[in-house]
Amino acid sequence: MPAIVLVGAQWGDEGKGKATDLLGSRIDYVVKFNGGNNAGHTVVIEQPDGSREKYALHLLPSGILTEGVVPVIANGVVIDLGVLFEEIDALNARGIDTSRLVVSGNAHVIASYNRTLDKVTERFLGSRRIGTTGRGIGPTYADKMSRVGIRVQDLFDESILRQKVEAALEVKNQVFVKVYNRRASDVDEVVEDLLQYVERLRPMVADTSLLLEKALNDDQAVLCEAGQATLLDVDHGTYPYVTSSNAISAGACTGAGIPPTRIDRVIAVLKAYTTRVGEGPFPTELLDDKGEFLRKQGAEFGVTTGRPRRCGWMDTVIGRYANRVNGVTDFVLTKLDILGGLDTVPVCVAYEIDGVRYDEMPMSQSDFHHATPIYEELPGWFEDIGTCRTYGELPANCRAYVEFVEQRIGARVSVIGVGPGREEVIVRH
Ligand code: 2SA
Ligand code: GDP
Ligand code: MG
Repeated sequence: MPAIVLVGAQWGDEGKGKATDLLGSRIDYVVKFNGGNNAGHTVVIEQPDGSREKYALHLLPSGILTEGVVPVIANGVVIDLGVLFEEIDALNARGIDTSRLVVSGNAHVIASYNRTLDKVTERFLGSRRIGTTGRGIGPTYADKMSRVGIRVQDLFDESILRQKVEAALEVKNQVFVKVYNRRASDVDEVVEDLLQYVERLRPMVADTSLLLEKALNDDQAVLCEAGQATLLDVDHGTYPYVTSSNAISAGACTGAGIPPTRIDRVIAVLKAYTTRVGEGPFPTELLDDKGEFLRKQGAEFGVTTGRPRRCGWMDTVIGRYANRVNGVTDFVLTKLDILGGLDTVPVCVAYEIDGVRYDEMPMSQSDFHHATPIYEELPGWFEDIGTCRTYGELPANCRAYVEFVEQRIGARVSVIGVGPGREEVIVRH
């Protein structure tokens, strides 16, 4: 049975949560393999009485909403334990069973000093800030790479935990006091803060790489769901304006301990236009009323921080890049409904940089910063496509848009989103 990886093709918020949820009934395990509670995934589920329930997930994999699915937080994730249990309690209060959740003993935990460091560093950087979510993600991954991180398994031995917190704070406290003019973090306070969760955490912890290997050997379907997206990947994104983990498909191998040879499918979620939160280059960004139109129609506000998302047209150079670095087998094109009502819909097909045409992402970050999009204008459509359930029902101009995007990104669009609800999709055969 397959191991599937699902990734974001742009700068995040493409609708990965909904796409994961859609696959839910055919999946046995849903694995979060990177990032932490910087992520915000929205799933909208229709109830038998016709009302809609909206869920915003941060640390828990979107598969938690499907009965029978085993949600897994794998080794590549950074966990804020307070947020984890808040999220579990909130779902339980709404009648969602979270008892199947499994957490890797090798995942790192976000300590209070990492959250502080994230916020003060951003403030200190001023105009050079990254625009992080302030959740302590970057500093926790930095600790992991510097080998002073705290892992879930460390929580089960208080003396080891204390030693590790002491080591982590040795340099940081100097920075807090001497650079940021703040008080030093207290080892006892940090240890106590982390230990309060230990008994609730204990029964959830397992060797998740082994668990997933057994699942695959038993013909179970495993879906690895990426947080953030291709252009926020620390290696392949718009560095330094990226998150601190590997959000591309390969991240599932290191972040979940699944070998590359076992990955069968890679699904990329591509929004019919582009959004970005935080700082960094964004060639097709619209700073005019068209951008406002997309933000308003698409309700483009951060699920975690509430920040307004920057909006712009579809960029097929990025789509093609995402296809290449992720090895995409299927694209899901979301939010096509949002583009209705425009006379023409521009699509970026290449960039102009210092008088030179670029059909691929430029290698140099400085070049990308002043790339001007070259657009092709496609005719728009005015029909409401929210009720379409087959490809043939879409207006001809809408289908022409999909086929133009397919041709430019070099891959087939298998699923089209025409609304936020679970059933508001067109599956192409
Ligand atoms: P961080 O906090 O260190 O990961 O921030 C680094 C960059 O990564 C971006 N980032 C995101 N971009 C889009 N969506 C994200 N999740 C939330 C959502 C965002 C929110 O679903 O709406 O609520 O603001 C997400 N998480 C991280 C971030 O903006 C920085 O550019
Ligand atoms: P994620 O981080 O990739 O999971 O995406 P987010 O949940 O942050 O943002 C995507 C938003 O678009 C959510 O509010 C979804 O409910 C919504 N959404 C997903 N697919 C569609 C679609 O096809 N049409 C519309 N109108 N909304 C969608
Ligand atoms: Mg999101």
